[in-house]
Amino acid sequence: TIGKVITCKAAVAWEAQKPLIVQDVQVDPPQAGEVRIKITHTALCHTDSYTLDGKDPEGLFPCILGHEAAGIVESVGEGVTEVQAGDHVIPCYQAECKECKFCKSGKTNLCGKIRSATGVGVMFNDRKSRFSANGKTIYHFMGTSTFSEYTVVHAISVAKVNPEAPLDKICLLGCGIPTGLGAVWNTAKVEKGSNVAIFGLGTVGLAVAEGAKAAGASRIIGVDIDPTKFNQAKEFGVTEFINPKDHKKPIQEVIVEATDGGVDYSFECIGNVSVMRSALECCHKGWGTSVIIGVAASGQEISTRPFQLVTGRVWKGTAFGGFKSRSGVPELVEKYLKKEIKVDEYITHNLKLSEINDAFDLLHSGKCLRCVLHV
Ligand code: NAD
Ligand code: AHE
Ligand code: ZN
Repeated sequence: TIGKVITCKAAVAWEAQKPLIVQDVQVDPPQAGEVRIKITHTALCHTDSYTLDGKDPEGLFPCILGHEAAGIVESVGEGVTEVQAGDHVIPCYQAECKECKFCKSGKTNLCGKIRSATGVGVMFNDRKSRFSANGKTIYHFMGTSTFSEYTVVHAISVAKVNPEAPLDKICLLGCGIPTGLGAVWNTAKVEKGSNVAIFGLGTVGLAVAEGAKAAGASRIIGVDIDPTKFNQAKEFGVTEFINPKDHKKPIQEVIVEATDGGVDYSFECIGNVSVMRSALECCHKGWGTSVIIGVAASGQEISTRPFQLVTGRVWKGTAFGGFKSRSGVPELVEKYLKKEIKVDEYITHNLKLSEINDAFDLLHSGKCLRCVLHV
């Protein structure tokens, strides 16, 4: 198949708020600097459902969604030396070119090289898509488009990983788990003995708990409106649970009172701008830091009294937990193989690509952390 168009199955999002259609698509060969990957497993992240719902200003239709996956390189385009056919890889929505001013800054994991293309659903080389169905162009998504048997990505967006690691598990290291762990370790840099509050106990929030426990946090307060989340959350390190529905006062006041003035660190893992305000305002005066992880819908804005910041609270955000993708993801795979981080524990369901719409329903039901699709 090298150099040829591949016809394979993919789940196409033809329109916002409509079920995906699993159908044949044509996948063009990789051009210079590109890699074609056979996706073996992909999970669903809340961000896929957010874009399918039409809330993402960068969401273009028709497109192939999906960004938390693993697979095997099928072929590479001209000039690609980083990976070769047969390598086990995790596609990364955050590239790492190692040459742009972002990559060289030492201050961020964001890469500027191809971002202008991935934000509009095309490849950097010719600003065109490699996907089509009966001649109709289908856009890429986040530079990954993993809801497909084959996808084409930029070589600077491919993390080569240890082939001994099970692809049906490590696909999760493409988004949610690194995001939560990294928000604690890289963005907030939580110290031993800190008090932490986590808003939203889905996969991202539980990975924050796992990271906070590993960092030696004392109190890890989980906040969720779904009371069934607490038992599960305990296993990931949450030490106490607060349900905002059980309180008449704003939740930030409840937390400030329970923690002698507020927490040292808080994390918003929902994408709700009013919860983002609570997360900032439950932080301790003088030093408390709040990290925004959740992705809020187009048009939403955050607000607080500037006095909150004047008096020492810090508002931050993080993408992919601040991990540099190509260098950080293989290290996380090694940590998983050494049993230093959990992965299997976040997988609550396994389905086939053909059952993807059921997987979206599960995600919305609140009963599912991650559903892995066997592609
Ligand atoms: P999820 O849907 O599995 O979890 C969200 C949790 O929040 C659920 O347990 C839900 O019950 C809870 N919740 C909803 N409304 C609430 C409220 N008002 N108060 C308290 N709890 C509430 O989602 P996920 O996959 O864990 O993703 C979480 C968020 O992080 C999403 O917005 C996603 O888009 C975003 N995300 C961001 C990055 C990044 O790099 N910044 C990476 C991955 C995911
Ligand atoms: N496209 C949206 C923003 C989406 C967003 O913030 N994405 C996160 C990753 S979410 C993964 O589940 C991210 O990495 N952002 C940094 C980047 O470069 O996209 C919008 O609002 O336009
Ligand atoms: Zn994600």
